[in-house]
Amino acid sequence: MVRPNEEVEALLQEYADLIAITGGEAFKARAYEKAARAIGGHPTDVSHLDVAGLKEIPGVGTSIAEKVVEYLRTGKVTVVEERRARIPAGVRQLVAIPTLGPKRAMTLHEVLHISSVDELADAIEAEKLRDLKGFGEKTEENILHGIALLRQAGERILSSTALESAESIVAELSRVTGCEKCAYAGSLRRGKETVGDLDILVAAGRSAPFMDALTELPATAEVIARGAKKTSIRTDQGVQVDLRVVRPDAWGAGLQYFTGSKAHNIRTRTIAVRLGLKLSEYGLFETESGERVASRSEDEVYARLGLPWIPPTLREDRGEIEAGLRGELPAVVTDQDIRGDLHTHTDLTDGLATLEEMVAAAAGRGYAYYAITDHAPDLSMQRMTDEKILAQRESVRALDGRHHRMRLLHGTELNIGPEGEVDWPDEFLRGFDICVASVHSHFNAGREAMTRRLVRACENPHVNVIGHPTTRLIGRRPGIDADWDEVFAACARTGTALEINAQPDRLDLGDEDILRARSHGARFSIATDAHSIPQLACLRYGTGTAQRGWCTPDDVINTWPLRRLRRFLRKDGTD
Ligand code: DGT
Ligand code: CA
Ligand code: CA
Ligand code: ZN
Repeated sequence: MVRPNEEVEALLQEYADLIAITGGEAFKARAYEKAARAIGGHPTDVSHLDVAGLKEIPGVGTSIAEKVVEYLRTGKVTVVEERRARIPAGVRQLVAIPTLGPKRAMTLHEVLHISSVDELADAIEAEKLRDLKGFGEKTEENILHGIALLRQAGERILSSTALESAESIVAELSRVTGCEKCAYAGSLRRGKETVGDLDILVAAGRSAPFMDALTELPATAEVIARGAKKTSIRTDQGVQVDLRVVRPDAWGAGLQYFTGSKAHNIRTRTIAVRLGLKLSEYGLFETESGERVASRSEDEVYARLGLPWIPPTLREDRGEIEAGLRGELPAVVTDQDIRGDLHTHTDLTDGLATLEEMVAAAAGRGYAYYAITDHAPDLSMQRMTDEKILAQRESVRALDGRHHRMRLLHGTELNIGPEGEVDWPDEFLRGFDICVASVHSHFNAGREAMTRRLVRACENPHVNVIGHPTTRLIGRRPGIDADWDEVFAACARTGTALEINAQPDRLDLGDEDILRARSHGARFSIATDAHSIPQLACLRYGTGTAQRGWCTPDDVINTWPLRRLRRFLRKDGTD
């Protein structure tokens, strides 16, 4: 993704929040929010644009464009600084609490003089919010839950954010003279959805030049510890980075050790001991003689332990050691196996790019097929109508096969209603090539009702994929409550796939649910839910998550040739 665009997006979003907190006009806050999203999703670097160029981005007018230019030139925007100065930092922190919102944050500050998350937690404890207008017991509960989520997420960052930092640090260190190899390890290499810190490994004869280089990076805000073997810094984004330098002949052992997980490493070390060996970050040694028997590559280390090379995404001690010893490791799905994206939007609803632009970008990714799945009418703010979706179908048919022979599927993202019903009658649904169906409302229906809803959606002969099944937003919103074993079984029985939504703040289903769903025999669709061209590239987070759920290409419907996929989509049991 384009870095300056994301910075501008964050700035405009902050300004929108500040306007809302200070009780500014709601339409103005919304305008900034909309522009923030548009710039975040703009496919090319906005830092090369002038006011006129910026104004061509939908939702960006003269005044917003001028602020963006001011930011790109000077690193700040006067009016944003002014608003920041008027609002205590603690109140801005309050806005970050899921479910609270700027209006209520300001009320809390004005009426109860609350200006930090801790003070808010204390006030709830003391039942001070009960009698406040617009608050109540239920609100208190929601806020407490939001605080818990925020605290949990506080120490960990999304892997997408971490990956950007890691890739740029790896690129910088690779340029230092004497660098033989450089890579990131730790939870990021294992593809976890959030990471605590970054672990970077370098193979080189001398370590000092790399330790220097890390502490001198422009993004380095603080040096936590500096040593010959390990240096730790914090970036200006608040991310801790641990750098270790190993000798080139110990690269494999170092990479294996620092990739972890701890639980996986305990297992590999135990196997080593049983073989009369000792495993450390320096290599695999014979205990008696101290002679080194393997260390150059991970392959070599695993082989000496009687194991095949194990993909990092599987290294969690969730059965990969046993499977490896038996020679039954799954051949997990990779980005290269994916033949098409099955959940994407255009500007007909809330996407940012036109149908033609999205299709051209998808073809550029080398897909064999591609589905357009704009929102259906029950999500009323999207204003979908029968006429609009049928007109889109015409355009889709006209574009079909025109870009590198890529085939197009015309679909929709339906809304699963309170009783499991969806937007259109059977007759109308029959006209779509693929239907994704998602929960977008009534998140607190209760376990039984929610289970019934999802199972009914699966039983609909036209629903092919359950979109972002749990609806969780990582660090912001918990997933819905349902008897997932029953839902997964229904998916398997009815030939309905479960989505692995690849948006980095969703990753929904997550790894553990995927493992459970797989045990029921359910299939999956790894899809980006892209609302813009850059988001098509989020696919990698979906495949990483699928790997962590032990998915092979056979489990994932969008790795299949179109003919097999179409059979699955017919839902008549002839798969
Ligand atoms: P994180 O940062 O919390 O997302 O998780 P990791 O897995 O990246 O953990 P981290 O950064 O503490 O350590 C990176 C890897 O280094 C870890 O996965 C395994 C290895 N490691 C670190 N400390 C130990 C240890 O005390 N024992 C063993 N066996 N391995 C360790
Ligand atoms: Ca780490
Ligand atoms: Ca670490
Ligand atoms: Zn969607």
